[in-house]
Amino acid sequence: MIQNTNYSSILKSKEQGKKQFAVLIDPDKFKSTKIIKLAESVGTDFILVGGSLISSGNFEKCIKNIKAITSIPVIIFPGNNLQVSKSADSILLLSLISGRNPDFLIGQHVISAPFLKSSGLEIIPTGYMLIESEKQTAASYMSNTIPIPNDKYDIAMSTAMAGEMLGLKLIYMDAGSGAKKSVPSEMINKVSSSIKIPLVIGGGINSAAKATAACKAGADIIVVGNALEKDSSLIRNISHAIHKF
Ligand code: 1GP
Repeated sequence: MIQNTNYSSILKSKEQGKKQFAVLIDPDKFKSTKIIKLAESVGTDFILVGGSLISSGNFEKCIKNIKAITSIPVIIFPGNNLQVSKSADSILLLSLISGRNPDFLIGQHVISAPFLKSSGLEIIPTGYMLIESEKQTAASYMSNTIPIPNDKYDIAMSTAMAGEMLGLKLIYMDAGSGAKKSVPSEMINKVSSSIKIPLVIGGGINSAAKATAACKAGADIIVVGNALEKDSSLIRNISHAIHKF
């Protein structure tokens, strides 16, 4: 039986050449449900929840509040093994394949596995790749890993290919939240041509033009967080640009 999962919807969209839009919510900065209502009104495909470091202890409450007011699927984008909740729909089980820190390649997963197994969450195994932006990002600092240099396309391609061959179901290339320089189009293009699994792009996408460029280069899902925290009105144009692509 083919189950109707968030991953199957991602695959179906990719097959149909449709791009998807995900809004990233940082629980530490989640003060009002306005952004969720806006996200719903513009046809957002997914809400991601997570952060490199959550200091407010607001994770579970944030997911419950979001689930209470929207039917948009909520997917955990965990910064560490404390960011798990049965209230979400799915989790990106991130293996940080751009780095060489065993804790983020497998260690955190071992700790979370028994909980995840019994949680009922849809598990989406994801190859997570940090790409260099202009300054060090929280994700790179907190994971104690060096991002892939943003002009080393061959390293990015080989890393994504290895992730796919290891059986991961998604590749997520991230320049880091609020990155000044988002993942270069040429790198997106080269990586997307090297793999068959869907490609997620995030980090520093703060305009419809940047979202369009990433789609054009081969991204299947665009994630936007920081820019919407600063100006939530951007959401309409960004969503429109992605969906009309
Ligand atoms: C960060 O990819 C996400 O991990 C989203 O980045 O917050 O810069 O949109 P922004």
